[in-house]
Amino acid sequence: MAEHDCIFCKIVEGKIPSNKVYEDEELLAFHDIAPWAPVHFLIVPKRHIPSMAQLGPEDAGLMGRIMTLAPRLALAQGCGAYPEGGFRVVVNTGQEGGQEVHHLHVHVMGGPRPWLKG
Ligand code: DGP
Repeated sequence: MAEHDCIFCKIVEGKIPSNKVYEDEELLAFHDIAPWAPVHFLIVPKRHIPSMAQLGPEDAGLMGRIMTLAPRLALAQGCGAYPEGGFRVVVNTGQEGGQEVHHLHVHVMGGPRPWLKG
């Protein structure tokens, strides 16, 4: 169910345009509007889940699909191959975790340094 006023639900529904990387029946991946890295896209479940904090054991398959999709999409988007290349996966969760959009999303970031800090 789409959540009223959720920007990522609107992207999933096509009401806000996005630069899509991947789509299937339960997931959507699209480029981040404010990239922190040469390659920066987000993978989101189409179903509105506010954050990782709301995940339950029934979501293990969904999260497994996201995590196994990430390396395939990262390579396709131009991240280098492991081990010299690679990418970073970040899931900001809650206010103290730096989450700004409250629809679960997995950041996938990569490309040549020096973007990588910390
Ligand atoms: P976070 O801090 O983890 O909640 O990051 C939210 C990310 O979402 C941030 O990197 C910018 C991105 N973002 C916000 N609004 C939009 C949008 O309308 N379109 C796209 N493509 N990305 C967005």
